[in-house]
Amino acid sequence: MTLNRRKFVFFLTAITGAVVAGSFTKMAQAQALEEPFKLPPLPYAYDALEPYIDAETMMFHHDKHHAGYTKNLNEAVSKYPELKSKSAEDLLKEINSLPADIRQTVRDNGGGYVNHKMFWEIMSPDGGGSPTGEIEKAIAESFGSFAAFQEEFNNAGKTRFGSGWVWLVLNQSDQTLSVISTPNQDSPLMEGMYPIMGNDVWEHAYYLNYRNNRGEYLTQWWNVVNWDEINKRLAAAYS
Ligand code: MN3
Repeated sequence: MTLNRRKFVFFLTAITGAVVAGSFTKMAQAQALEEPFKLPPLPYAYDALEPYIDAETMMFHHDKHHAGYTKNLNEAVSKYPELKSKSAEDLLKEINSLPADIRQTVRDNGGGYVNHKMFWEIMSPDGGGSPTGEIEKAIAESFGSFAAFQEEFNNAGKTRFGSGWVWLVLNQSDQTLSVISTPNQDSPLMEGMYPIMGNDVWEHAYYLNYRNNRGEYLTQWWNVVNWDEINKRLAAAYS
C-alpha cells in the first residue's frame, strides 16, 4: 500500500511537472510568435566605450531607444502573421511592398532595430586605430586613403540635417563602395545597398557628452570602431 501510494505520488509529481513544463514551452513558443524581434544585449558594459561614449548615453540609447524600436516593430507586425517569420533586414528590403498601414512604422522602427543591432557590434572597447585586413584594402582602393575616407564620412555625418545616419555602403548594383547619409532611421537596405558600417548622428547618440558638437563626436567615434566586425560585414556584403 505504501509503495503504491509512493508510486502514485511519484507519477502525480512527474505528470504535473510535465504539464507545467509543457505549458511553459507553449508560452515561450507563443511569445516567440507574438514577438519575433528581440532586443540584443549590449556586447559590453555601459561604460566600456568611455571616455568616447559615456555610460549614461549608452544606457539610454540601448535600454530606451533601441528597446523602443524593438517593441514598436513587434507591435507593427503583430497583425500580419505572415511577416513574423521574416528577418527585420528582409522587411526593410521589401519596405515598399509591405501593407500600407504599417509601412512607415516598419520603416522607422524596423530601421531603428536593424541599425542599432549593427551599431553596438561595430564598436568595441578594443577598437580604434587604422583599418585592417580587407576593409583596409577596400578603403584605399575606393577613397585613396583612410584619412580621405574619414574626412568624407565625417563630413557626410556633419552635414546630415536633423537626425539620421552616415554610412559606408556597398552598392549592390555595381559593387562599388560609397559614403552616404540617410534621414531618420532609414536603412541603406531600403535602397539596394549593404550597410558595411554606420554612425548614428541622432542627438541622442552624443548630446550628453558632446552637446551640440556633432563634429567632435564624429571625430572621437573612430576610437571605438571595431574593424574586425566591419571586416565580417564587408565579407557578408559581397556574399
Ligand atoms: Mn540611435
